[in-house]
Amino acid sequence: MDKNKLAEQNGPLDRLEQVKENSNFLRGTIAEGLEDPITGAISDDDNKLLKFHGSYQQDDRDIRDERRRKKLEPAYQFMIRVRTPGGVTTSEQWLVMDELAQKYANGTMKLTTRQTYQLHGILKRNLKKTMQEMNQALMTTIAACGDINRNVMCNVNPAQSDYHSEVYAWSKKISDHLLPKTNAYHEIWLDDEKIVDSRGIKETEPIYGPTYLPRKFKIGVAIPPSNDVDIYSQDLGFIAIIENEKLQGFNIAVGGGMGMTHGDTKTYPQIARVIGFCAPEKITEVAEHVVMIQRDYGNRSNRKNARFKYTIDARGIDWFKDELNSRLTWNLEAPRPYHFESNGDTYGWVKGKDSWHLTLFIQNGRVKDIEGYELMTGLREIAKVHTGDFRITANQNLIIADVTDEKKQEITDLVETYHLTEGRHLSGLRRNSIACVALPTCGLAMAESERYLPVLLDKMEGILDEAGLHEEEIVIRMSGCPNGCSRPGLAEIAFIGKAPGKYNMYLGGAFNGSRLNKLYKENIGEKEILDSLRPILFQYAKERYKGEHFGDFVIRAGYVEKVHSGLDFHATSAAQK
Ligand code: SRM
Ligand code: SF4
Repeated sequence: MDKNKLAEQNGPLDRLEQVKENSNFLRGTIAEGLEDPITGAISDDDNKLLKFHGSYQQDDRDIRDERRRKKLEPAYQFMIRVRTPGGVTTSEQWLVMDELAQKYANGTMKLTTRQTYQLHGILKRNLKKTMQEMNQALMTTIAACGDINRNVMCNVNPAQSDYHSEVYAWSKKISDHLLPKTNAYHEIWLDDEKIVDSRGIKETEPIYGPTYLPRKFKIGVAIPPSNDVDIYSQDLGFIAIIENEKLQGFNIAVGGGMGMTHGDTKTYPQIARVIGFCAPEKITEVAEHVVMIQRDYGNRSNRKNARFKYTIDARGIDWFKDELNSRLTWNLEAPRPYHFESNGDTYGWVKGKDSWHLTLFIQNGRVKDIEGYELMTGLREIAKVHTGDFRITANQNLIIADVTDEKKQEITDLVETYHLTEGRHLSGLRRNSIACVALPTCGLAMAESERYLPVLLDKMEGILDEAGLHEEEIVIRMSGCPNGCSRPGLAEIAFIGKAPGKYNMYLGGAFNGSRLNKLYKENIGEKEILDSLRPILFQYAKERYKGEHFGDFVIRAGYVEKVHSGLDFHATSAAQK
């Protein structure tokens, strides 16, 4: 079918498609908007394009009402997200990010669920300077957001597999291969010479075309038995297959995603399905063709149904396999066996091949100093002496990687001095917790998340202690709205914000991230959350089988039904207690 016809098959195009088309490969009038001193904001259309450059316009929601009352414009500010494939950054880059956080942002850093840094609270007049200083430290923000392939995730712990560096190199290749080709980023932020002359465009985007993708696109690469990147939540996942002590290739999983809209059953979280296997050297070719199928068939009329999962579910997985095989001109092989154990992080020191790696618990990825807990200062002092990497995990934690024997004691001493935590004394629940940013910066938040989950955990830990479950590893996630940035659909216990102080509670995800959970209670506050979890946790403590995880138990005990596919996610559960 003709590409334009395909694009319009679901009805008139969404307005954003026009904005992208007219943007001259993501330039729009961003450069002019940054210069306008009258307002701290940029135009709506430029704001949409700005995402492709790794930044979002936001406003401080804590003071929104007060400013409205004073007839002031909202406290506009910008978030910047870096692109760090596999979460790998250097100590020097950590120090630069720390400095930029103090100089231009709100004095904190957020380690994200896709293994990168975010800074919040940057004023328009400082946006370009911040971007430039990041780039000087060899960090880019290009395509960290927007309708394009984002930061490619990769299993983060170099000690977990001898094949880690090989697999990481493939992830980096995919990330580089799918970068946009436009020079707009370099022109706007880095003052590169313009390559578009007055007669028009000299650029092309061979993979994306002028309107890029219908929606964001996410790729992750996992090395079993660790599923820390939550492979089933990715639009496209590659699962490394190691046989005979050699990387044989990758199983390919397609069509996962977490986002949905409350009350709209046409939107749902979905788990990616494994469709085949390819040799390592085919990985970029496969990724490129998968992305191009989504470019051609994704829904460009309704952004709520535009993610790749809906493209696949609308036509069926067999259609997709045939389409991919025909574009590749060779057939994917049958998937190879693999096994995932968990999607969490393992804390503390581990010995790798030639060096040591230390995983630190960073509550919800927020790096900041508070009275009595100088996390940011402590990590800065480590970065000053550390000669290896800083690796950000998909669970918002941090690995001080490649520590030499000589440096190990020095870093251990700094960890102690600043009371940084390896998480060992924390409950198994807290060690496996993630919360998205939500208030006050996220414009879409319906309820608190990052600021509230630690408070709720304090209270839940009281119950766990009483029930003798302090050490039990249970995956718990909170998101301030159903977009699901903490990947709540895959947690054993999940909370999704509905309104201030109110959450939907979901139970029954698998401990290794391979099964979606199910709605258990709707629109409940803290008291009801604790009251309803208490008997379930006590029953779990008493009646669980040896090694049975909480998510499996709540299904066996009849609290929720097992969800096999996102298509069953909203089905009413007859067995629900
Ligand atoms: Fe997300 C939008 C934060 C990972 C699904 N996400 C947003 C925005 C940009 C809000 C907005 O559009 O105005 C949030 C900015 C908040 C802030 O103040 O910083 C935001 N998302 C985040 C981060 C920072 C959460 C965190 O606490 O770590 C994560 C950044 C990842 C990164 O480094 O790239 C983040 N977002 C995710 C994930 C998890 C993942 O990718 O592994 C998901 C679910 C997976 C998926 O995409 O299906 C996710 N974010 C969304 C969605 C829903 C998309 C959908 O399919 O409907 C939105 C809203 C949208 O796109 O319209 C969104
Ligand atoms: Fe914001 Fe919702 Fe994402 Fe949380 S889940 S960061 S509230 S968009």
